[in-house]
Amino acid sequence: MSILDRINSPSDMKSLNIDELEILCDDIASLIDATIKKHGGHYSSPLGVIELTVALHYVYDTPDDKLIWDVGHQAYPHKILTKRKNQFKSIRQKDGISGFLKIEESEYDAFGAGHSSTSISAALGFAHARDQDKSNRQVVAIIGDGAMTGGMAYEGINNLGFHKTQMTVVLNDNSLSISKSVGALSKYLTLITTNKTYNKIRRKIWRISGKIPVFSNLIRFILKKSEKAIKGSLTPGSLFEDLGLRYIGPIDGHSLKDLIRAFKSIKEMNSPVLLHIYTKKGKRISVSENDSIKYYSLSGSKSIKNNDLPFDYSKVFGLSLKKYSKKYDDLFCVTAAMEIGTGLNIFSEHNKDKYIDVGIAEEHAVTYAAGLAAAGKKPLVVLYSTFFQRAFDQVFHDVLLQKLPVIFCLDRAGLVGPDGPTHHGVFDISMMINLPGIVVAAPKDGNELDNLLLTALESNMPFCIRYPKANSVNYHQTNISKILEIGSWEYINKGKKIAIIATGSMVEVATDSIDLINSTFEFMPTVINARFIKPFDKDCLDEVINNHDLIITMEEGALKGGFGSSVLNYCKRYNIKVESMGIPDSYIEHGTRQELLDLVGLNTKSLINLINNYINDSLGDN
Ligand SMILES: Cc1ncc(C[n+]2csc(CCOP(=O)(O)OP(=O)(O)O)c2C)c(N)n1
Repeated sequence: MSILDRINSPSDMKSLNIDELEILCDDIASLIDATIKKHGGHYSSPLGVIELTVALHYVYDTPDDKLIWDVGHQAYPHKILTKRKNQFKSIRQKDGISGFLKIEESEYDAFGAGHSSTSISAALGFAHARDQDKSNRQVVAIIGDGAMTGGMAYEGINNLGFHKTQMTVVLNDNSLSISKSVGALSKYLTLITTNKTYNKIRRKIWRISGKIPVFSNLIRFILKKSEKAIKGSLTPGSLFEDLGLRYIGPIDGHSLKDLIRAFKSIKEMNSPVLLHIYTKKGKRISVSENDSIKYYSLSGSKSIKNNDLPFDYSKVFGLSLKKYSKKYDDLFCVTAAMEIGTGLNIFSEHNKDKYIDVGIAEEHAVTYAAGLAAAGKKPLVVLYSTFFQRAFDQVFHDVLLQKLPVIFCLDRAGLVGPDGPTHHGVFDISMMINLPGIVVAAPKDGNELDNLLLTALESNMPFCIRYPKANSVNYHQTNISKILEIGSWEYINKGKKIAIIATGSMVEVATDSIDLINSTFEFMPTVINARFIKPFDKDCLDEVINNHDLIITMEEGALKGGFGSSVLNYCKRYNIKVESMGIPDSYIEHGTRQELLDLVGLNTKSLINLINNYINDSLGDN
């Protein structure tokens, strides 16, 4: 029987000694390794925080004390220790547990997460509520150095340092975001962790303090003063202390002894504390320790790795961009910590001076690109649709109001699958088409993505292109790139009675349904590729209205305020029925992308049902 077999909740850990806790860490690593290799999911980040998680649950009394994990992708050990060990094999699968944190999943998940840099703000909310309630509960935010590149973390620290509220921020510094952590803060942290003189003196202070069971106020005061003075003279500035937080560290985040000692001491302190720990991603599993960027996430043993054509949209995007970078000297690419996922590595490799990773800072990415555009450059902002949501005001205020030609390339637009509701990119259409002064487009395949990119680069207008986490259907590296007429739609099939106007990924579904519709209902429907969601092709739409009885719109995006609703709005003055297929007004859980598309009815079966109902209804009317 392993130690983990005996642990169902954190209270079962309290009587374990250090050696047993070490074995527990190994057990957790083995469970993560076996499960994620089989089913897919985040890998090196959760492995890097096993000791931290064990120490936190060992010292704090969860769920009364609150642990607020940033992003939540690293919280698998937390899930395993908090009554979800047996469900762990279902992680990220339909009806299984989530890969992120969720209040409704467990009382131990104090706050939901998936997007970055929220933990300090949320924790401060918990801490203020605690003070109001006059309770003693401890509040701990756990944030990575990557997430610390997000502006919201500093908004939280600014507020926390001012109020001096007692809570703890654990800064888990592994020098990595998904790829390398970027920016001045990352350099600052590296300076602290690598400053030999400071760390030698600090270790001595630490050792002396360890001999004293509980810090007396006087010793604490002296240590604080001397450490501050030492830090002030030996490190490039006490950033966190100056902002009002007590800085402790850096300590080895894989040493259970040091972590437990630190947390026990911090519990006695009355001020906001930042505990800086350094860890190695992928710890305890050597392959991932040695290449933690590659092992950031695994796709699982069942997934078929297909390097044949057609590539996925991200790769098509990277290849097209590489091609256009040769043509447009002014082209700049800005991303927010998503180089590999967006295919930008294909571009960045050869365009180091034109590629800017701003860290997890989507708002800054947009305004920074607006500045580049105002200065005459051609910037592309390349983000996942869901993270782009953060920059709504920057799009409105800094780009569109000023008519600046920034090109937004939104990867993962639509249902993303196992990452679930925090990551589905389903609101970008309604967000973008309701803002004046921008072209919004979605390619039906890889070649069209290539054409749309060229169109955007030539347009000199604010432009948004969205594409899903999917295979690109059809892509040839030899595609003869074409500039498309902005707003133009394309007939895939000219039929009668029913016109299916589909956008992006849904064009393939509509096209694949033509034969079945024909054999079931004995007529060929019209299928149109609405590659421009805004502006749309009014001539084409007028022709469709004149020649059909029913229009069906299809989009992989929220129905409310989306493409279908703008077609419906246009058609309301005509005598034509419009039905819209898209994502309903709810948050869609996790599963494979296909399972979720089936769940929301974005497939041939639902299209046939809809047509069937329409025909039955109209027969009834006659
Ligand atoms: C707003 C937002 N942008 C981008 C992401 C994608 N993302 C998930 S984890 C991550 C890196 C986080 O790095 P860090 O906080 O250092 O955690 P580590 O994985 O290194 O432990 C990024 C960029 C996100 N979750 N949220």
